[in-house]
Amino acid sequence: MGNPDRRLVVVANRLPVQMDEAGQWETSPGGLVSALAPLLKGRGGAWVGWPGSAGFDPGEFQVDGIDQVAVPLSAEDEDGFYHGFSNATLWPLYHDGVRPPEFHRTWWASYVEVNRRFAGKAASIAGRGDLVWVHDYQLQLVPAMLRALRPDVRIGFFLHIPFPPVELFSRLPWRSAITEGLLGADVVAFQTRKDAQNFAASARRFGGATGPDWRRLSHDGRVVRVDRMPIGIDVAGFHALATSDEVRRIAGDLRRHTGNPRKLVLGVDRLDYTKGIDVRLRAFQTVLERESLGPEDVQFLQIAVPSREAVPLYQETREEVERLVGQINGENARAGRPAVHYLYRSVDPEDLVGAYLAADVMMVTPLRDGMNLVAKEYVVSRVDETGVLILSEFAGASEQLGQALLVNPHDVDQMAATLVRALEMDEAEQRRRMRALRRVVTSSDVFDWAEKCLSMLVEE
Ligand code: ADQ
Repeated sequence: MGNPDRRLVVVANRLPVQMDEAGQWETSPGGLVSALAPLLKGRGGAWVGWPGSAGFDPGEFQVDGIDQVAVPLSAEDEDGFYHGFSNATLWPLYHDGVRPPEFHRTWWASYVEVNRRFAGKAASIAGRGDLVWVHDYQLQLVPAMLRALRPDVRIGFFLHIPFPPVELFSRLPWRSAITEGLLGADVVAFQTRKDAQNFAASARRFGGATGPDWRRLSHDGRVVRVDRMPIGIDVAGFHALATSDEVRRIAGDLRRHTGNPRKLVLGVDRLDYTKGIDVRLRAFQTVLERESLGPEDVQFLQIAVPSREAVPLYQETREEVERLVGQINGENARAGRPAVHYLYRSVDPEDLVGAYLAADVMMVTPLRDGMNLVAKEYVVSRVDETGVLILSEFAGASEQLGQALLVNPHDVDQMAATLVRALEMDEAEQRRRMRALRRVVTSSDVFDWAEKCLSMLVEE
């Protein structure tokens, strides 16, 4: 076992804090931040990340007992490293190429330069033998860069999004540099077994890794452990919300305000082309037409949080979603009773869980997703064990949630037929499936996940 006194340094694209209206720092909401905070406080350590606006450098400061170490980005860095290479090259490529990834050498140069800055900052603040945990696709070069600077620290890496199959990854002009970057870690962890195996295949083909076992690759005279570590949610937090009087009232109000339709179907996502919002709306449209259903029978609530609005593809995705909402309502709404309710905004946790409680059917239909926490949040919120989860087989969560109704989001007819099945499912089957789903999701929460990842890193 390693030394328990080792501090933890988290390295992620964003710092876990934001500035409130009064100009004071506050901790950002979110599962990852709340899972890592107790570990950082317990061991001591720091979080290295971008403060979130170009040209801003607050330096080093403390929020809620956690040391924050800013990595500043210029407007050019934000364009090349963040909007460019991270979100217009890697994001679509790693999500099965559902949109064509763009390859630009200037973006790559910016990615290398910014990764070097993150690695340099982590190297300068880590103590001897500390644990450094690097997160996600924006920082895949950091492990090897950090190892070159600080061979004494233990380095872990977790990828929140999918790792693509080798046939797809091989398109990337910088495939060797990326795999070598990741192989600089002692432990490289993924959401699913398939992602881990995909990485191992690419690491062997392009990164010079060897060894018959994908869980233990040899590279540069070291062993690199590769594993699956599916992320969970704050189970107790969602349970507490779902059983609170306020949230129950919000759920009741939501049903009343929609005129108490027989069934309410829900979608909750960041507005992203990978999430399949448009295909699920088409499936709903098909069901309304085929079954001659009106808004008194079934209504759809889509909550979409704005995301990456500066990127043209995201603007197009938003336009397509809003065009479909308009079309479906034009054809199916009655005065004062829409068929689709559409909110383009972030909602409070109470309203979010209120919507989970109000919804008879939850549609989570990404074309590709690393895990998808919304699916898990719905399941944990359904404390009365009713409700139906329709889940894309291309979400990482489907590896664990086999008792959902699994769908292929490229097949609108199949999704429509599955939605009909969900709308008609009797309560006994709902309960049987939901109980099984709840067993899986509650068996390991995001705190267990963080502990497990860390103990893998501590083991020599
Ligand atoms: P995301 O792509 O952001 O995360 P997801 O896992 O669904 O996707 O998490 C989204 C979070 O935002 C959820 O906690 C959800 O409740 C919240 N959210 C969504 N819409 C909202 C709204 N309108 N208002 C308020 N909150 C909203 C990436 C990967 C995922 C992976 C996670 C964690 O793409 O596959 O599961 O990281 O590893």
